[in-house]
Amino acid sequence: MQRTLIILKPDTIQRRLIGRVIQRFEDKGLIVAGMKLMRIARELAERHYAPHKSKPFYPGLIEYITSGPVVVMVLAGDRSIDIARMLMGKTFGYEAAPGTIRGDFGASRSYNLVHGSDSPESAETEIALYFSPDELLDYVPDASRWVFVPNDV
Ligand code: IDP
Ligand code: MG
Repeated sequence: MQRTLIILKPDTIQRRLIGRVIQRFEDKGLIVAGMKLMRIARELAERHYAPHKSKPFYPGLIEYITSGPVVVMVLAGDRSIDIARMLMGKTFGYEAAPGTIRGDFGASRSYNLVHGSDSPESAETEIALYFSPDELLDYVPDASRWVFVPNDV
């Protein structure tokens, strides 16, 4: 099954939305393969967001993501990267569709509640930044056979 890295950013924790945001991923059928509460060190944030280093919002982004505790998760499931990005919605809360996490809870450019990997390559890189292999559990809940279909053509 495909894995993706999800971060519930500091605004999600400060606004006490952890449960409601995780609920959306669980409702869709994605499987929690790893999860931890942590404070992201500046050096780790800089490695994670290295692709954005030249952007004008980069300093603010590093401040934001290191400003308080986050919940970091690995979610598993067929097409989990695309599914998670759909549930998250567009980057800016004021553009994200209602029904998405950012569309329902976000209103700004900077504070958008969640991070989700955007490709298999970035998922692999990002998961390795936050988790060692032994922190990730490879299991399939019984109910998942009613969610994910083998040879789903
Ligand atoms: P994504 O999170 O939807 O993949 P990216 O373009 O990869 O969006 O940007 C990474 C993060 O940087 C965003 O989630 C957001 O927190 C922040 N960000 C992106 N664009 C802007 C901006 O124009 N102003 C302020 N913050 C931004
Ligand atoms: Mg991105």
